[in-house]
Formats: sequence, C-alpha cells, structure tokens
Amino acid sequence: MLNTVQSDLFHTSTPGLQALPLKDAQVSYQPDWLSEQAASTLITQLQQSLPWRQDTIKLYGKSVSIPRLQSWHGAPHCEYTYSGLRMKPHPMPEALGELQQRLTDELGVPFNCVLANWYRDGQDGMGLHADDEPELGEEPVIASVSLGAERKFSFKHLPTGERTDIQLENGSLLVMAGQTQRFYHHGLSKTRKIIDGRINLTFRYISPDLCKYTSLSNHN
Ligand SMILES: O=C(O)CCC(=O)C(=O)O
Repeated sequence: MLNTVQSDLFHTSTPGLQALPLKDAQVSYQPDWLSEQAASTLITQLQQSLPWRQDTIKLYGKSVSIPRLQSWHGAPHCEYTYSGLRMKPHPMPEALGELQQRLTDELGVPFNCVLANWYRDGQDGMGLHADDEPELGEEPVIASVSLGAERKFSFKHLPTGERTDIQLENGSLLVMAGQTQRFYHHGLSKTRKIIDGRINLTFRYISPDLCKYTSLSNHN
C-alpha cells in the first residue's frame, strides 16, 4: 500500500451510496447503510462493551477534557499520538470487524483501524479539523458510520470559507475520499436540542510503513 493513493482503490459501486455536490471533494452518503434496528442494537452493544475513555488534551498549556468518550481499535501497528496522548489500539471486536470487512468489500479499501466516538448528548461534539495526518497516506478514504441520535455534520471549504451542513442519520454511511481532507475541515457542532447519545465509527487505513509518523491532529 505504500505509495498507493488510497482514493485510487476506492469505488462507489455500492448501490445507495450517492455523491454529494461538494466542490474540490469526493464525499458520498448513504442514509440507510444499516437498518434502523441493526443500528439501534449495535449502539447499545458498543456502549456496553467498548473500553471507553475520557481523554484530556493540552490546549494552550491547560488540560481540557475532550467533549466525548473515545475508543481506538485496530491492527497492532496502528498506534497514534494526539495532543501528547499516545493511544495503543485495542483489538478489533467482532462487531466492528464485521463492519470493517463489509466496508472493505464494498469500497475496495483495506481498512485496518477505527476510532469510535461516543457523544453522550448534544453537549458533546468535535471541532472543525481535517483527517490529514501523514500516516493516513495520500488522499485517505475515511468511512464514517453513524449510530443513534441524528446530528449536524459541517464541512468548511478552506479556500472560500463556505460551509455545507448535512444531517448524519442513524445507520448512515458517509465516505470522504480524494482531496476532501486537503480542501475541507469537518466537525460535529454541539446543540442543546439533542439529549440522546450517538456513536460514530470512522474506519481508516494506516500503512505499517507510515505509522512511525503517527500523530492525529488536535480534535477538540
Ligand atoms: O462524529 C463524527 O461524525 C465526526 C468524527 C470525526 O470527524 C473524526 O473521527 O475525525
């Protein structure tokens, strides 16, 4: 995989995965990748079984709790450091391994790790950022599965500042590929209106050859 542009492997033959009209980007979305029933069963199972951690990061010299719980899973080489925090991957649980295999079969990308984020309610979120760390390689393909409460997900086009918001539904799949991470930041805004929980799973591929650079950027 070293020197292979991930997006060259990516294909959207999956019926139901529709391209979104975002300039300079390759983003596609399928609202019902998992049935409502499967997504609801899975969120409960993951809430109960993953080794969730409340991490703190250093922001302007101060220790701050990030507004969500997280759990990192994948192949043993997929370690990462972000904001001074080094995370060793937990093994891939069966339920996540099945999703990973289905995504690999459908999208053509050999995903080998997943970041699980649990937003306990609308007061949890994620600031605007790009998934552009060197170990993700050129033009990374990020497959993002959403479970639970529907939340607003925002894209900010860096050259123009233009924002595009989409709703990520329970059981949906969002795929970001091509130049998306170069031209856009993305994030999940907080809202007082939502009290239900949501889990998001971002499947990624980290090359064993590139993992020495491992350092995810500051996601606050
Ligand atoms: O929760 C989401 O939909 C966003 C997650 C995300 O941006 C990330 O894991 O990098």
